[in-house]
Amino acid sequence: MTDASTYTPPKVWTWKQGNGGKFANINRPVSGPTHDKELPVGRHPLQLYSMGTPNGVKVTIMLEELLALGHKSAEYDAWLINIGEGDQFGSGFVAINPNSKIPALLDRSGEKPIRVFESGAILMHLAEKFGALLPTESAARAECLWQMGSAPYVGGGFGHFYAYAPSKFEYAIDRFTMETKRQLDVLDQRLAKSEYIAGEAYTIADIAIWPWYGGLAQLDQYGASEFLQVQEYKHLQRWTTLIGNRPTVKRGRMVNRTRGEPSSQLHERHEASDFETRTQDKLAAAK
Ligand SMILES: N[C@@H](CCC(=O)N[C@@H](CS)C(=O)NCC(=O)O)C(=O)O
Repeated sequence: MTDASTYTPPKVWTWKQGNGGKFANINRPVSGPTHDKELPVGRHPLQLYSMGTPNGVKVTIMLEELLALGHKSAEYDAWLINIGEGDQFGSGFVAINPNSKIPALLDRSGEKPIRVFESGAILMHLAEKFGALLPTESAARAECLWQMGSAPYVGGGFGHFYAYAPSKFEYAIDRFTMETKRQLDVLDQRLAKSEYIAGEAYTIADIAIWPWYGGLAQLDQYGASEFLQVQEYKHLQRWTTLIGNRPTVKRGRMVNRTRGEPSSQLHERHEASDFETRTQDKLAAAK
């Protein structure tokens, strides 16, 4: 790879496989499946194909919230798509999400299955389907939706260049740190005035933002808490604790999780009781 200070883009970009970045061996500039693999289907109306990354966790938190609100038809089967092993390029997954990214949902509750991909679209689909966690009045709704495209900037931008890129590029890190710090400040100022992101009610805005900014604030996401001085954002810290303490959030974080304590990892979820009986520590002990 050419040094950042001497690189001149060629007239036409060409793909160099294995550029040294963390995801270099799986990412490609073309779409479509790389191999045939059907997706498993469970017995619930909602089939989730995902992994416990911040984008994936948004959806499992939402589903656990809906179940806790009493929406029994929000029962779901969560299947693990291991993006490090290229599962997102299997034919069955690509048929549900042609963009080959988790999370993807197949809603089989109607006459015809509906595929829903992009975490924000899935949150909207579920909120509208169950009439929950998304205000219907237009001003309140607008307050709730502004963040959909902003929060993941942390992962694809800041996190990528700070933690995953093969070299530390000052320009890229500066640019994305500036954006991330500004968003941290936007959230901090907002949360100085209201309990939750969109006002006094808990909504999908909290669910979409917490896995990214809560992760930076308290879970040392990308090992960047000191670099970003996250403790300075006092109101964001208050909100991060508030959301993180919800039992639904604790459960949602465990689903499709492949890192951390074995007792915190529920690779597949098919029943509420799986949280007690099918975490990785329990499965290992039963062998
Ligand atoms: N905008 C998408 C982003 C999804 C996304 O970037 N997913 C990542 C994991 S968090 C992924 O599947 N990466 C696999 C890959 O890039 O091949 C969303 O919100 O769902």
